[in-house]
Amino acid sequence: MSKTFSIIKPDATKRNITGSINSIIEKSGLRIIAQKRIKLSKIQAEEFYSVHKDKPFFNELINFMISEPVIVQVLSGIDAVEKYRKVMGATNPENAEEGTIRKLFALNVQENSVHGSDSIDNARNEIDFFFKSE
Ligand code: IDP
Ligand code: MG
Repeated sequence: MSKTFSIIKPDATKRNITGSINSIIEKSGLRIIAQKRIKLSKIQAEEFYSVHKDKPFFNELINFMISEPVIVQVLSGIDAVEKYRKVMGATNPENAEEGTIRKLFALNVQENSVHGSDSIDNARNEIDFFFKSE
């Protein structure tokens, strides 16, 4: 068993589809072992996405991520990081496979409904960033 970190993004909380997304996560076999609804501060969002700070979409991404509350989650399962990336689907929903969260729910490449860690190291760091104090 391993863990990964997930965010249900503002486009999804705004549309009231967090339950539908959690249902897909659970049907995949991943277990939601922690979650909370929070509003990201600008500083938190900038730090969380600092790897993208030089990308042309960075400012828009930060404004999107702080526009509405998000649900931050810890998921557990076998090969959780890799598994959740598959369940999420490609970053751009136009390229996402049928049945993935992004294919089903994403509005566009930015408003793509979910975040999932892309490595075991990043999963640990991202979980610590949002849940360490608990
Ligand atoms: P990922 O979420 O699939 O790991 P990343 O490349 O790490 O994708 O990008 C982080 C987030 O930045 C994406 O999920 C999406 O919200 C946003 N993003 C990525 N590429 C673009 C783009 O080309 N235009 C606008 N937003 C983008
Ligand atoms: Mg990423």
